[in-house]
Amino acid sequence: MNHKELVSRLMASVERQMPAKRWKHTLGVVSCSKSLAASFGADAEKAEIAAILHDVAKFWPVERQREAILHEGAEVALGALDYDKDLWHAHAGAYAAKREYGIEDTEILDAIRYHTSGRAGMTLLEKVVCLADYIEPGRDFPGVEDIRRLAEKSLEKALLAAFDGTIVSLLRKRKRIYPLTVYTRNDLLETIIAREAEE
Ligand code: DGI
Ligand code: FE
Ligand code: FE
Repeated sequence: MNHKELVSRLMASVERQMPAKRWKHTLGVVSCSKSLAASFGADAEKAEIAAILHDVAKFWPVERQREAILHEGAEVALGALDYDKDLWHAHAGAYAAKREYGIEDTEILDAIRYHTSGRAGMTLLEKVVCLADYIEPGRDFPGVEDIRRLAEKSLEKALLAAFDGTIVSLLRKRKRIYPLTVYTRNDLLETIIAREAEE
């Protein structure tokens, strides 16, 4: 199957698994991922596949999400089951990509798996999809314009602003923070500081 055929097959299947609004968000993440991939030199075809699938499990019943995670081995999901259910769809989505759509490319699977929390040492593709999820055209949260502006120059600076915002909003809502989210934020900050020291 060539890339175009895979894209239309995945799109048809993913659209059926979510409400119209979430599908519109997904299409926004697809176009934004392709354009970030072009700007920053990531693989545009891999970015497109990961973006189409990134929220595929978002509207699965939570029990189905949990089963997918357990099936992979809970350690693969890095303790996500002990945290907020909002985090599960990223791990369940990577499971679906592999088991239900036969995607074997680890880079694509990881871009899906880490699209919500990120992780320390994110790959270029992971950064592209994660950032696109924050700034796709349909997103409208306080600070999104600043992140869009930063994204014109630096994936890391844009993502740091995005994760800072997520962490602040979780603190305000008195929610627990998934440790990977904190590792991601610290790692982005270190990368930026190290780069500034070189300049
Ligand atoms: O699936 P989307 O809505 O497109 O975006 P997403 O995959 O980034 O998910 C965002 C949700 O995940 C949002 O409700 C906040 C939540 N979230 C992200 N990081 C953490 C988190 N929730 C907790 N409890 N802890 C986190 O570290
Ligand atoms: Fe998501
Ligand atoms: Fe999303």
